[in-house]
Amino acid sequence: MQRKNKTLGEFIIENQQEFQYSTGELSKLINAIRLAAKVVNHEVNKAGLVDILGAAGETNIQGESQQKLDVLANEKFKQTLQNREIVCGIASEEEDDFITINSQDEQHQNKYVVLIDPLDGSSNIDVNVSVGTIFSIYRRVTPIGSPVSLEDFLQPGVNQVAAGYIIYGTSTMLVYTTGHGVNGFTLNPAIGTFYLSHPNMQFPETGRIYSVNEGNYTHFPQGVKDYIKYCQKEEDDRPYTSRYIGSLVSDFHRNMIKGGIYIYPKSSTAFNGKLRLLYECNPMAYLAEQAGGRASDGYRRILEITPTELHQRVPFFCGSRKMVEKAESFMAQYA
Ligand code: AHM
Ligand code: MG
Repeated sequence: MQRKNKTLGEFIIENQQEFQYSTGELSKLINAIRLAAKVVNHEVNKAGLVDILGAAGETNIQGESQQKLDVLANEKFKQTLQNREIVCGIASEEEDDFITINSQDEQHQNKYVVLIDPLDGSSNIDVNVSVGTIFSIYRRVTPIGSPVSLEDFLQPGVNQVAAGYIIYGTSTMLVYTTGHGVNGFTLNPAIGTFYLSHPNMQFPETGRIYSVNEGNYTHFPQGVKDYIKYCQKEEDDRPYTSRYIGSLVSDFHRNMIKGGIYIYPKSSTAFNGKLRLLYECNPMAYLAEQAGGRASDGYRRILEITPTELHQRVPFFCGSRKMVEKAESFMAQYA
């Protein structure tokens, strides 16, 4: 069991040998994300001051032009990741195409690609509700020495070497996995240090919370409608509690701690749902499985889906193992 009060920096050094390639590069990469997280956290915390400091598109009193926070978060993460000799390419929910990063000697020696949703749930910012950053890391599949290519990004989620999120909530937390369980670190904003606060996070096997945008109920597939009715039925430990923040990171984080299921299904208006396989579902699915939970599209394991495009969407069922299995059993009746 990990000692609770160690810093993220200490934790990264101590656990470096757990990583199969163990060259220290992945540790440097997590360190870069840690740094960008602090910068973005600082910006997110100032969001309520927008009327004083200037709104997006305006120039503030210091003469700096203001950016929308999701654009700014994208820039901060890109800058931080580019400045290391580790990442050969970045794909972001904010960008149409992937970005190639050349190593200083232009020899394409960098081994990792990072996929990122820099500020997920950003529609919540104006109303002071939690948002998050989601990241996913793979080793490139094309040979070192050649430029990064699309196939380096279109890998199934099982190939991830690390994934995580930052939640800008009542506290700011960084939660991540390198395939050896899930650990959560809370930022002490006074000194800018993340401390291990949630070692070895685990989804309860089952729970009593379901998180789905029920406003879309009429457009949902029959299997999802039936599962929602099951959640609401007075029987055994039901009805369950409905909790939906509309911010994937926050809904996931709560469900991992308390036990629950998150569903963003396909619907008659959004045929593949809304969430992106590469930037949202794969990293969350990897975290869920590492924490003893489960993630599927209602039928298939998310991590085994071979992506065909960068911004591919996929239905998402994720959370406590038994709850996801139950939802899948309802889906199977109409397969
Ligand atoms: P975004 O990437 O545009 O922020 O959208 C993703 C967000 C998730 O965080 C959240 O779970 C979902 O969209 C909410 O969507 P909806 O408002 O349709 O329920
Ligand atoms: Mg998003």
